[in-house]
Amino acid sequence: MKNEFTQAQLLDRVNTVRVTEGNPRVREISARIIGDLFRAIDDLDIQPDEFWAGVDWLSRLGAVGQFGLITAGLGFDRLLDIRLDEADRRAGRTGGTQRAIEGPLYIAGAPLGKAETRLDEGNPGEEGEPFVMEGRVLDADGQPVAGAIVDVWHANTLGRYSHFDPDQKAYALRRRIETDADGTYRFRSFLPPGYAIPPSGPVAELFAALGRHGNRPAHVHFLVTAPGLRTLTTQVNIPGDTFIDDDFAFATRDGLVLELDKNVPAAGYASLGIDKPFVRSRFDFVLQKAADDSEASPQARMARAVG
Ligand code: MBD
Ligand code: FE
Repeated sequence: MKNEFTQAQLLDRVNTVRVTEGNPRVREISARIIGDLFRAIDDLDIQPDEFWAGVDWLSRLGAVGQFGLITAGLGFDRLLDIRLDEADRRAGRTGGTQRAIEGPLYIAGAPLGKAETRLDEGNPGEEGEPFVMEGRVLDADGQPVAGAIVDVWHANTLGRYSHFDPDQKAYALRRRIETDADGTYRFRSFLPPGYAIPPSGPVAELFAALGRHGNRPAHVHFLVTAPGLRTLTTQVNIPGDTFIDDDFAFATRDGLVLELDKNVPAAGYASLGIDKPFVRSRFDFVLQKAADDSEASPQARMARAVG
């Protein structure tokens, strides 16, 4: 009877069998997740057809590159931020601009401008409302940070992101801005609309089955980095969006909703091609001091995690 197992015996075998040490942390995490899934199958009496339909769904999710979408939609991205916020609070690390999720649509290597740039350059046909965002990068003492890099990206007027959308040019609506000696940055773009998940595909299927919508309110993403300072991944929301408190990715932060100045006179903004009253928002990014080199890493989430 040595190869006849109960469920519990099988789980124990799966989680303990090995011919080398392997990686203890991977073994620990794997054992926990496999155990939780074995229990879910038993508790919920998950049938073979249900299990294999789930495997097919996961295969298709990976094949169409939607894993990053589902982690956001099921709350994991926000969960990791909540946990970092809690750890900071426990460590007494308060202050600085709130973090927000990176999302799955960042691309490294956007064109770099000094002090100011246009995100919308080379995007003919873009007819959104002209918008300038400007401010400074500051350290925790309120001192301006020269040479910080403000990496910014947002969706086009159809709610799509370049690189993932074959109809846009490389790095459309993606730019990096190096702050001036006084820590300032500014950029011109247009007010982006919200985002909606692709209407067909595994994420849309699951959301339909869950009775959920897949909309994000209008937002702009940032990755702000400077030597010695803690890398800030954040996002700001455009006020007034229907979904601002109902983001499918649960990522709105109350402290990160922009205030918009409407009908700002064009004077002083000619270098950004502004010649009539426009919408402006002032926003400073405040970065904490990095506790170690890892916290000051300029890399985005995946590059950091897997090199
Ligand atoms: C987005 O634009 C986004 O920011 C996230 C988190 C998920 C899907 C699309
Ligand atoms: Fe986004």
